[in-house]
Amino acid sequence: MSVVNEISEYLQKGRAKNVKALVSQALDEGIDPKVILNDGLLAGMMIIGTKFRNNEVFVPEVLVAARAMNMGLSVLEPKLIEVGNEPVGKAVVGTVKGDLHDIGKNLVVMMMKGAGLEVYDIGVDAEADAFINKAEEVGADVIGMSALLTTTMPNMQTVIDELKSRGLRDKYIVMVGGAPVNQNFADQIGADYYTADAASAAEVARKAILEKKSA
Ligand code: B1M
Repeated sequence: MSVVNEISEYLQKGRAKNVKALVSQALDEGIDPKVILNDGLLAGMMIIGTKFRNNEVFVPEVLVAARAMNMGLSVLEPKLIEVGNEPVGKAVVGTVKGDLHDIGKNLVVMMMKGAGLEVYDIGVDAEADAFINKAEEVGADVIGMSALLTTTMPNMQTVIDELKSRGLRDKYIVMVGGAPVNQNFADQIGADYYTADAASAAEVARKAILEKKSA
């Protein structure tokens, strides 16, 4: 079995230490970090996601798999960021209130750092105030929100409404994403951009900041 397949297998079993070691081994073998991410870590997580949906595995198994995923990502992070560009601006990124899913958000943070943004990660279960106060404090260009639950998607709207009520809506580029989010929803709540994956989020953020600064 290839090391990349082993990463996927061990991730599904929630064996975080093995995943961490195998990701290091794969990097030492010169395997492209994106292949390790997509064909190893994310492939394993997708299988777990399908099994979760089909009631073949339950929250504890998913939780250990997610820990293994985050452990693998921590080894991969410096390599994903290495390709970096010139600094362009700042982003505040978090998972919205009520939502504890952080893997996609962590990927967005990494990819944005790799695209040359200074990123402030406000974590999970983040209130509207946490997004806005941090953005004001650091002078951010972008507010990026992630949601994985249909029940927490409306909390993205809360952040936008709060920005409007404080007269700050136009000050920020508001970006949204996460598995249940789509372009229609983004339009409906008045976000500036929706992207389907972390790499596109980073690309779009960089482009939008540069456009705003040159306008
Ligand atoms: Co949860 N969970 N979970 N879970 N979980 C889902 C989301 C679910 C779809 C599973 C299912 O099939 N039933 C389902 C949601 C159903 C729905 O709302 N329609 C679900 C549920 C129901 C729940 C609980 C309610 C279960 C329970 O307790 N009974 C509970 C809720 C807890 C809470 O948040 N309050 C729960 C708990 C958990 C765990 C804690 C066990 C764990 C999370 C651990 C962690 O994150 N540290 C977990 C996990 C891991 C999942 C699945 C299996 C995987 C999610 C993931 O990390 N995917 C998920 C099933 C699935 O998605 N197939 C599921 C990998 C990640 C890279 O993808 O986050 O989508 P994703 O990010 C993508 C894009 O969406 C995008 O970029 C990434 C790719 O590059 N993206 C952005 C994300 N954010 C972005 C922001 C952007 C742009 C792009 O701009 C700012």
